[in-house]
Amino acid sequence: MKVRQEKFGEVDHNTVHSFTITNDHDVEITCINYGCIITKIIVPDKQGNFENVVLGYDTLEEYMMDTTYLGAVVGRVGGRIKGAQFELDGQIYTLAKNEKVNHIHGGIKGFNRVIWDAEVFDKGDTAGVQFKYFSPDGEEGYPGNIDLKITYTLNNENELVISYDAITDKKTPLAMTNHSYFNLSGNLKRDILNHTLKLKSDKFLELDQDFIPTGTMLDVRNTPFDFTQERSIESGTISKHPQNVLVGGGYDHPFRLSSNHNEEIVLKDYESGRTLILETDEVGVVVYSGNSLGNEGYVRGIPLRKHLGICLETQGLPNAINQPTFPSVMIDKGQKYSSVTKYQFGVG
Ligand code: G6D
Repeated sequence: MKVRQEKFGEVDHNTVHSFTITNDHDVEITCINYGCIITKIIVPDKQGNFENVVLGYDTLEEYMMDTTYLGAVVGRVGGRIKGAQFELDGQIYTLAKNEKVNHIHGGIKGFNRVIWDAEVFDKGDTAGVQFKYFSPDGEEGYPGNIDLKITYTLNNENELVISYDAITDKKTPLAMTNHSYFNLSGNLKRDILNHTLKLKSDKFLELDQDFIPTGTMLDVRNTPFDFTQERSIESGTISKHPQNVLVGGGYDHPFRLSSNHNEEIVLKDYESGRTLILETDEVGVVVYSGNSLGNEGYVRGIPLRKHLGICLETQGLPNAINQPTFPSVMIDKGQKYSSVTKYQFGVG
């Protein structure tokens, strides 16, 4: 394994570094300690061409201007919270209304916009970066002082393992995820419409007009949301299903996983031969097909555009804090929060 640390930029006189981890098969992950953002993942295709498979920028300024959460950790709570508020033990907590009257992805200065302490490690057959951040009581309206640790580990099985650990001094909601946009074609040669996805999930969450779960879990059978057998992303973008149309043509939906640590999420690009298998201990995954990637801006010279990348945000269900039928995202005082998602890159 190789680990390289370089200066990436400065925010308010704080230095941001990039960290490049390369395994013994030349698979490479690059990340920065601003928002724990993954800026590059280099993996081979079926011909052995090593190319980047995530949307990313080359400058800190572009990330600071970005509104799409490209590659970033999302938190304290990923997804939307209706009305930007929740009730906890009889007290109403009001969060930032950073999307209409609702709250999304941790607020105006969520975890994607803070500088994390970072420490690299190399254990021979694994190497990576451990990020740490202290989120003070009341940050973005959330209760509790939280000590957070996020670890990116690359191994020689071409797996990136992201583990999230936290402990709070007061009961509070916490549901983090990573918001990387994957594109397995390599260096964004094509969009993701011909990527196929397979999910071990028989329920997806119905969204309202603000893309907030209504609380109803819909059966995937006989719909474009049935990924129990692999299905192209395009089938959702051309679909007339009201939920595909609602989100701008495609997917922007949470799915309730029916299995964990069991190849429950499989993304493929047959043209390149690249595969990505996600395994997680999370209850759900938000599948977002980049529907609102507008025609503004460029990623490494490529015009940023609709369906250029797909997000697979393994996390607690959005708005769970206000949906008593959803698995809870609450952590108690002194309770250890931990979550792990493994991303296994391959060809096949
Ligand atoms: C859009 O609706 C989508 C979200 O799911 C996504 O996380 C965000 O863009 C970046 O708002």
